[in-house]
Amino acid sequence: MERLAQLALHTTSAAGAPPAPAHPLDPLSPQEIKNVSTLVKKNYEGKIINFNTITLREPMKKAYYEWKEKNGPKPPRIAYFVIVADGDQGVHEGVVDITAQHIVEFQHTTGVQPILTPHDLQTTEDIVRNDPEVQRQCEISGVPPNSMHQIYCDAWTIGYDERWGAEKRLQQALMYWRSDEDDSHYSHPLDFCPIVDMNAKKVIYIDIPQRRRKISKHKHSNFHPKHIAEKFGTKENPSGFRQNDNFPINVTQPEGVSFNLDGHVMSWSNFKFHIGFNYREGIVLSDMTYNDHGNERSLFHRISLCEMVVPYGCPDFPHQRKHALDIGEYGAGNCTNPLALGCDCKGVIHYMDAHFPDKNGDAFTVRNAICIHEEDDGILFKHSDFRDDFQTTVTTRGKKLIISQIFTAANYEYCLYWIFRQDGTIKLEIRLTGILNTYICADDEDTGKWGTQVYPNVNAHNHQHLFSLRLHPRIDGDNNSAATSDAKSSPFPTGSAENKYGNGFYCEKTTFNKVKDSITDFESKTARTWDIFNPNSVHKYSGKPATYKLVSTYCSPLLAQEGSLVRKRAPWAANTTQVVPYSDDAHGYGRLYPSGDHVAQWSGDGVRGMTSWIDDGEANVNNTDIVFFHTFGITHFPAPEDFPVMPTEIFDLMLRPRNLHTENPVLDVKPSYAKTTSEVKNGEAGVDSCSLNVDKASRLAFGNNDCCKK
Ligand code: ABN
Ligand code: CU
Repeated sequence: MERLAQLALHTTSAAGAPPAPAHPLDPLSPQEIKNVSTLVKKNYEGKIINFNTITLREPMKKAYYEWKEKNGPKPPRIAYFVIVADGDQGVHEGVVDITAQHIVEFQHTTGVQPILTPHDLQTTEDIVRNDPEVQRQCEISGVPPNSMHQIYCDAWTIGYDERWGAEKRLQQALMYWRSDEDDSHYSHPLDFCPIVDMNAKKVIYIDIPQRRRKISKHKHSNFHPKHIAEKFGTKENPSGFRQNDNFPINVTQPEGVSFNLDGHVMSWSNFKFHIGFNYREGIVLSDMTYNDHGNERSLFHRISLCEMVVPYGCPDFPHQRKHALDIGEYGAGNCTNPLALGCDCKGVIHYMDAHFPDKNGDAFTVRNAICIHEEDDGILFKHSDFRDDFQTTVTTRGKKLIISQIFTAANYEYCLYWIFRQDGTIKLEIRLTGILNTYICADDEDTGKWGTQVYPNVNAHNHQHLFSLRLHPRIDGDNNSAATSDAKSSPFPTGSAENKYGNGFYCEKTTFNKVKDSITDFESKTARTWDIFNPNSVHKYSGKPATYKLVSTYCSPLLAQEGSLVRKRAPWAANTTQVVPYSDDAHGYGRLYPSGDHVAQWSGDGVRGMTSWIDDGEANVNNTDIVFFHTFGITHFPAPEDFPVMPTEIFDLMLRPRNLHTENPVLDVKPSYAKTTSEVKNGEAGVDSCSLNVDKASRLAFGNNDCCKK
């Protein structure tokens, strides 16, 4: 499809266009979604169409900053849509100019399959339950007669299976049995795997293992309160919940929040950025700036999680197909949860809703999809003078701003927290919870080294959770560079003239000139970090360029071998970083998705996404407009503690400013407590916002508070 640069010239809306949101990066409103589907329906009159995706096509970077910074025209509202038409292979996709009220381009793309929607997942369960051969296999597995309503499946895209390729729209149904409606079915996996053609709405094949295994007769293991009571309840304590840590911890913010929202534009501390959300990446943070004492400095054009993959490590057929690319195949937006006040996050919360099309093109809303709140962040900085027993002191507490969402990828929950600190640090914390993907294991079966029996007859296979973080930097301008930064000992031996005492060490910075230089891996021996910097913006003291340093240590390497299906489908996951030139060109769409635009049922052959962007590796990435991709995540060897639901496993990364600010950027944050040496001597008050007459919420755990009254 051709990019239409001239669209940036439109400013006024045609009759019938819904009101455009204030900001060009705002997600489509419900009215806009409905408006697009109406236009699309007219275009496809005579066909039975099912809406799969209607989303904002963000304005190109150039057009955006022409508007934002150069008084240029406001970019028109453009939507991208994907539909599946009954009887047609592949997808129909296109672009609608909402402002001008017409379809700009559309095409029938074959050989690809669309992202799965939550509706698709539910349909599959019905198809599987009603299939006579599945019913027969359930019987062979020992499922009681007439209990197909107790059969559940987690519908996964097939990944890719050579037997069918990408022509049919396929799902693999991972099968389970619930002995009653409130069971956790992951305790009762079945051993076979139906393949469902979603367009034909039928089971077309069933993968049946040679060794058959009867369903587990063990009672399911569950985690809902009623099951906790069954498991641990006693006469004295029928609930079964532990009694000794039940007192609430509440957060009080008596004067409300310190952030300010103008529509989707967040201002907090010195940060300013736009909060977007789409079906695929979920939260997208754009046009991020930091107010450096009146100077609004640009930091990043766009930050998002653009892809992920969960490769499983059991080599037996058909488990090689288990490698969900959850963002490209299902969508962190599509699978996002509505969040509950005081529960998913505590304190004073602002929520944003998310809007999607249903299969008929009507808009539906996930309420409270994005949570925005602040938390106390402990000590921001402190120093005390030992000379007067630490009475001369400054103690400044910090706050953090957290933008979060939680999405459910069938069995797993991914809790995503984008965290901002007042000193300019940006953190991404991921909490992984939910339920292990499980497979049946017979009484006499050894899981071998590929999995762990986490419960009787329940095998949880080894797997990884790997994400691709997409950073489009704009540090002090469009031309940026990137480098590895390695802690190195002096190369000269002890006793040499250059390193007489042997203690010398330094930071070795290796700037990427070409794309091929940027394909790097984590190196724990050198405490490797990565610098993203503007070589043209040099610090007046250090002489070093204005930098954001990526500090990321959860960098498990992809364990699947070269040539494996998952490595081909997630080429980006094989390394920790890739840097490519930004491109707004035709088909580029800003180089957003490193496993390609349509991920489901891609074989990994041919050049798409990251493979095409890397190309021959010769393109320049030094002092130009670059996009930085970072693979991070964990390797998960399941254990019984992860079952029946996982206590959150936390991993994170951070981006910190280096050589960007003249000095400590939070000196202007008011301390909680401060006294100079002369104030101590003269018995003067200094600054005090934490003593008990000010902070009524803090108090001693035991005894009275008299000792602390000042
Ligand atoms: N993890 C695979 C998956 C994700 C979302 C929905 C279904 C299946
Ligand atoms: Cu896991």
